[in-house]
Amino acid sequence: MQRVVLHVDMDYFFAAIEERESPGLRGKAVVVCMLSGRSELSGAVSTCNYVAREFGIRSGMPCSGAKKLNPDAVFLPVRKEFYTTVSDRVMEILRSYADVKEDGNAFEQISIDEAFVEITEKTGGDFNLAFDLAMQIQNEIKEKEMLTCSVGIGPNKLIAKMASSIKKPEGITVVSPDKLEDFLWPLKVSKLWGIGDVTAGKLQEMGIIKIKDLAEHEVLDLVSTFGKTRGIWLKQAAAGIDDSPLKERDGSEQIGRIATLSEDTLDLELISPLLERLAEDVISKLDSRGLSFRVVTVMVINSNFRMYTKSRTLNHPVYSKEILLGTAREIMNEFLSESRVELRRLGVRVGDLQKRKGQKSLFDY
Ligand code: DCP
Ligand code: CA
Ligand code: CA
Repeated sequence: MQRVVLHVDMDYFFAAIEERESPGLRGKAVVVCMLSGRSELSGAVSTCNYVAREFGIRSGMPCSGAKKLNPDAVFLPVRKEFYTTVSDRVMEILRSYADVKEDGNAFEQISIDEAFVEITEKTGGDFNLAFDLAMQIQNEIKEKEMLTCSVGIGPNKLIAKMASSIKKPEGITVVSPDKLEDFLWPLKVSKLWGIGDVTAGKLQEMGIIKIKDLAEHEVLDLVSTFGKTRGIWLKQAAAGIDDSPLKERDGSEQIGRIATLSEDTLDLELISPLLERLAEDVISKLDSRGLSFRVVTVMVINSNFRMYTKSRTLNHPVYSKEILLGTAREIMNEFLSESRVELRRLGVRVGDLQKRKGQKSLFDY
């Protein structure tokens, strides 16, 4: 049967949630900032609404720069945890549309605001039915969460993902199997999902500019430059071929929190309270979802902006705050004994998550 895959991406996600929470923001330029907490507007723009984009404001630019582009814009701090709870509800809606397989739904969340939904069986491979389902999804998310999204529909993940960004906000873009070449070939190779700057640069040196050039290029030449797997992937992707299945990523999912210290330091006295707060936040996230963890990871960013992580795997899954904090402290002590450069930011996260079965502490075993 003809595969049908949807890719759904929420429109200006963090800023849209802020607009929804404060109707007074409607029509204003809204900029959500990752503030470092040091001084006013000392961080980067996380995202902004479409009004702000008209002023040239973009994700990643310094908030101070955004302020220069539009001094009247409303600047709000990121509330990642809150956005995650909204994301979880949106994902539940999306998951409910996916085909059901033996090993769960044919659903794959790939970031806080986007996911693939396979609807091959639901639609019997019919792209017109897929369009109707996409509208239904948009309506349900709008009704239940007062948020808009854009949808790409294609015969696989690659095409669906590339299609969803064509019409935004509230767009639906259909690329049926007979339209693959019309859709892909005029685009630059850098637009192909999975091609980064490095690959695009190498391809350009080979005279491959458009996806059409890539599709028509000798596969052996690609293999000799990029290796067998990558070379064949490039050739196939340029033809719009992608057989990768959708997979739920629950098993590899991690839950974590990151925060900035009030000053750069190597002093455990100053670091401990923040570590404790992060551990508490992580535990309360686990509590709300009834999950336990087996892997603890501590991440530090030093004042040279280098990031380091260390992990510990416990013998059994647990969900105790004491164990999380104790393990995080041990790891932190290691960092402190090794590091000469002061720390700036800390993160605590847990992995190998599973549903709780009554195990609380290691001593229960
Ligand atoms: N995000 C971030 N920093 C970035 C890019 C994104 O913190 N450099 C966050 C904020 C976004 C969310 O991730 O709301 C989703 O990212 P998108 O790239 O999908 O951007 P938006 O949803 O904000 O806008 P669009 O309507 O273009 O999808
Ligand atoms: Ca988005
Ligand atoms: Ca996105």
